[in-house]
Amino acid sequence: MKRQPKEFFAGIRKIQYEGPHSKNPLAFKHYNPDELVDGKPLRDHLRFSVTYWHTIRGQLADMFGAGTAVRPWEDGTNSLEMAKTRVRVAFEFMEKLGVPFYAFHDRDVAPEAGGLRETNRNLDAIAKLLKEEQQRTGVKLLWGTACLFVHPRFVHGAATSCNADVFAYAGAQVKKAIEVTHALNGEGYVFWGGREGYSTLLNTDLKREMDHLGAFLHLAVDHKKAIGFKGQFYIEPKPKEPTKHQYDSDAAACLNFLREYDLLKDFQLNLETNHATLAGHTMQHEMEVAIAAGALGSIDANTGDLLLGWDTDQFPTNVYLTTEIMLSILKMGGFKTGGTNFDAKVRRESFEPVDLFHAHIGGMDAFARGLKIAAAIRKDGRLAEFVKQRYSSWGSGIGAKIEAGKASLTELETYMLKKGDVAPNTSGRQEFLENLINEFI
Ligand code: XLS
Ligand code: NI
Ligand code: NI
Repeated sequence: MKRQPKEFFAGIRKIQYEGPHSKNPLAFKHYNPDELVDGKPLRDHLRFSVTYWHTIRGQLADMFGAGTAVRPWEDGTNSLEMAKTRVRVAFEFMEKLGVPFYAFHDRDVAPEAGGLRETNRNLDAIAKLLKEEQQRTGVKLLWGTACLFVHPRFVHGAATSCNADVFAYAGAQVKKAIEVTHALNGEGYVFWGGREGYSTLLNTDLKREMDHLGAFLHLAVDHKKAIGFKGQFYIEPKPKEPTKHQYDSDAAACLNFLREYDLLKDFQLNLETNHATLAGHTMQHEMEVAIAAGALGSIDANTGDLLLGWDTDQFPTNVYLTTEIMLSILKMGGFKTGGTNFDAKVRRESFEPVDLFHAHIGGMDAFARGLKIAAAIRKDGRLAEFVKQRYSSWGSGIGAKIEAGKASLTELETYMLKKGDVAPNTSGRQEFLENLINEFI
């Protein structure tokens, strides 16, 4: 067996906070984990998480070209030995970066082998190592999930496949993935639709597929209860890619689906910026929709490229974006089981190991700034006061009566006949408010 080096990111020390004037690319300028905002350390506000699939497994291929990633520890195989080495790589990376959490798909961490029994055995072997490394470093599992989209058996979907055996396989796989997540004290478990959608309606019984997806999630909830897993279940909306249409297309569609199948009490949403924009929404829109339903759980932090129409999963560096996100997070009272999971990958052109550090440091600094700016905007109070004033007509009189559900159309008619017409409206002051936000950025 090849002798493994003790250190995989040699020459890179633990990333330190050096403050906004530092010129060191391998230091935080804004993310000081111990700094308090509203009495709570940044570490606990932001709950950063590294994704195993991009950061440890991403080969930086695209649809036109092979992977470019230079990862000196890789031996070119997908063996169990290689998977064990990657666990050490992952935890060295996370320790040096100083993140409290990570997230993985079952097949990111352990290779598929032969039948389900052998594959499960591989997963158990790796889970044992993950547990040891979690204990050694204190890094925790934000959420686990099952990869139900890479293998050709899932070509027509998993829970929504036309083939009942595929549904059965997916159920068995999810059972195991939930158990492993439970064993690793995961704080949550994510269901992302993967291939749960269609490419053409000509061959698709949409109603039947949705019913199957509802049934599948109920089975997962039942199993969760049976084994006593207390972590939070999340659905991650995404409108398309790889399929033309995915059943979990956006926050509103997911909420409707959960309500229709009586699952709303068992799920929250894990929202991803690039998925929001693919759905034709902003991340802020998706977050507000979820918050309104009391169902915002966690976020996949990344960003798209507005000139490219796919899920580019870039690291978030735009402070306007992170400010908007953190305004919503603070408004809902902060994360509980969720966190800021970097479902993001370095560009194909950024192929050296050190680029992984630059990317995460940039994302963490951008979110730290967004948090501090959002907290300052809230403390200032003018924005909230403006919104409050804008709706002041609902606080008394006819407005209060309507909100209390105590008005009839006849009453509204009597009221308006007496008044004659509506008093002139006030300005929405969008530009004024945009300038106000800029005061803080
Ligand atoms: C893909 C999704 C995926 C989920 C986990 O676009 O973002 O990575 O986060 O399955
Ligand atoms: Ni994601
Ligand atoms: Ni994505």
